[in-house]
Amino acid sequence: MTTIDASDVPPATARRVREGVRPERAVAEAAVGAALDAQWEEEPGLKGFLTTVNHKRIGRRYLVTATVFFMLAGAEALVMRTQLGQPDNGVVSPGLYDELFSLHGTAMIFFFATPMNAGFGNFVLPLMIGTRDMAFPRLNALSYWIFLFSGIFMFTSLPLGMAPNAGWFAYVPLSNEYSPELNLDFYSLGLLFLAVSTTIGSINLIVTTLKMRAPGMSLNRMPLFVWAILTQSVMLVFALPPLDTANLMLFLDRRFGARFFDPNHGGDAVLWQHLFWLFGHPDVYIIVLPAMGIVSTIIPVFARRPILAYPYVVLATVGTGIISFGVWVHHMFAVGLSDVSLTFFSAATLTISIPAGIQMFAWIGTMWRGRVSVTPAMLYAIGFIVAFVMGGVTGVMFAVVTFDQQVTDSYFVVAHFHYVLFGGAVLPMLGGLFYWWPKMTGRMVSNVGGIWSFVLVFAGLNLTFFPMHISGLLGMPRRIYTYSPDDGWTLWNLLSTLGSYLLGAGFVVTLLVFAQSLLHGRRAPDDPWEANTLEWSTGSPPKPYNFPVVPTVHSLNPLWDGDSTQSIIDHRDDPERTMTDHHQALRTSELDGRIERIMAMPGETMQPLIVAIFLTGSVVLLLVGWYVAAGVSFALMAATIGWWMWQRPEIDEPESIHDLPRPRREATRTVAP
Ligand code: HEM
Ligand SMILES: [Cu+2]
Repeated sequence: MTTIDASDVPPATARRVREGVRPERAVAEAAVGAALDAQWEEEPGLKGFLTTVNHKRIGRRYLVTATVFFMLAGAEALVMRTQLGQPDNGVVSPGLYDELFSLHGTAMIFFFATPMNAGFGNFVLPLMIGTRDMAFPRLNALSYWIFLFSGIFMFTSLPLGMAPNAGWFAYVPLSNEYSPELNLDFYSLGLLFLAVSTTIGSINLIVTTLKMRAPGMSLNRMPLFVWAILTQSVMLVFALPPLDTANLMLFLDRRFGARFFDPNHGGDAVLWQHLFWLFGHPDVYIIVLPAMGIVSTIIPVFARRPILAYPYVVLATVGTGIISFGVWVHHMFAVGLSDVSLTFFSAATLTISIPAGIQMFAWIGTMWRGRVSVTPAMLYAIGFIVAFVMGGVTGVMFAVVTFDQQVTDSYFVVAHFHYVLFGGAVLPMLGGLFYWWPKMTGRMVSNVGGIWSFVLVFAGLNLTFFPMHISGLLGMPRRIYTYSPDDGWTLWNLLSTLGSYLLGAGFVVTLLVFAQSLLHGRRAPDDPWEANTLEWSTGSPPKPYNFPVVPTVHSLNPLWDGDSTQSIIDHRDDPERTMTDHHQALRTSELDGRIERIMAMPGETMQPLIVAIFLTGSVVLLLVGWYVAAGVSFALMAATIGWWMWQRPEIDEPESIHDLPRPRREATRTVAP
């Protein structure tokens, strides 16, 4: 083997060598990289900002935007907790309290938790599967802009005094006859608007996962995070139509007297609940599955062991996705449905705890047999396990219909779903941020700062939400804006409120830790954690084209098996691995990741932004009731889409690639001790 002396290579290459990259590989990558830099160079400044289709920039934007929405919804929560800290308090009016909890719930679910996952999906997934971009980069930009504009649309309702005020599940008739102002129009239109983004974003992630994986990455070598995002995206495609239908019907009822939900005219009020929860229950897993995927990524890395029982975790992930569509009625046990229905849904709800249990055992077993190092990411992953078990246990309790009927619509429910959603989504997401931060920004984060962040947030979480179980069992209903000192709930509410301030402090500390890293953080090497998946085999942050030489995958843990570096050196001259002629990416087969052809990828364009602006125009015009103008804006949007479809990426018809031999099927090797 020839050895290359680090002193006769350019400084950037020498730096990578000093950081532990094998010299032959650094030199190979630099040679290919020079040609690719010119091809993939990005427009600087504002124009580049508005026209980019790069999945990493879009992914980071998703994360930043979702974080801002989280802070807004969190501020609403703090106002609510301040109001409830003392009995007979007068910080907010009852009407404003209704708007606060409705917008808080709606925003947390739709504009924070789901898109935050899309952010990780966009940034991490293409890197993890070893491709150069998403399958549809322009669609990706479009889904981001629509997410941003629909979020702004939803949040402006609050300063206008017209925020949704019928709870996040907006039951009719409260959301219909009894709410004549624009509040619920913001809700129905805002969610329909956002659903456009979520739908195209999910389809993009599905196609990317199935068609863009690196050569050799057969389905059984696909990282668990990728499985989780794939499952989540498929679930969204099935779960959104009922929600969209419901919101469209609500809008038609409210504006045009359609009476879908009006029993006096042949409609059905319970229909809303069925449609809403047919979306709403799977949505819990739509949020939590990717979070579990993050945990399944973090735990093996910091326990220094491959995940235990990989095939079972995959089955549990996909199984959860399927079963979750069969349990929605447990949100409606108090509605008065038939006994058969109650029994069936009660049993189904008990069943869904099984796959979650399988994942738990896989994580605990992996840590048990590994050597655990204490990092912020790992602490957040473990914190998730604790909180999710708490939330899961109370969740299974609700599967018992008689218990459910006692505690339904009490604070016990509020406690339960915050353990699931806050514990189950916010903690792993913070873990994911600490884990992928060096890759996203090229800077390391302070370990001590991160540990402080965890301690404060975890303590705050428990102090805020644990007492709610007790106030709930003592009879405190949810969605009340105040209570009397005689009710006996004062102490528990005071504790919850103190906890929410502690949580707030935890988030401020977390922000400071990340800001400190951006300003003064140590430069991150390619692979600071000695991790197992492909995103760590390229620069931090990665170049616009992700991988100078598209990696080849031989196992589930390509970086631990050590041959990924050799494959880069071996393939440095293969055109289908380097693709230096243009913006190009590889298309591979769905099951076993064989190369099919080289695809032309589009470059920067303004079209997605223009489409999003016209769509925003029609939503706003529908809101104010200018239907003709809304139609015109919609037609302009359709015309822009036509222009977009008509333009093909300027490139010659891609040559098809001869079929490569099937990937080797040797067993996954474990890490060297
Ligand atoms: C940041 C810390 C948080 C605090 C202090 C907090 C606090 C609250 C409070 C006080 C309520 C009103 C309860 C009531 O009066 O019935 C509430 C409702 C709710 N929260 Fe949170 N929350 C937090 C985070 C989250 C997160 C991360 C999510 C979801 C991802 C979430 C989802 C919801 C939902 C869905 C509701 C129900 C709204 C409704 O009743 O329509 N919350 N929260
Ligand atoms: Cu449910």
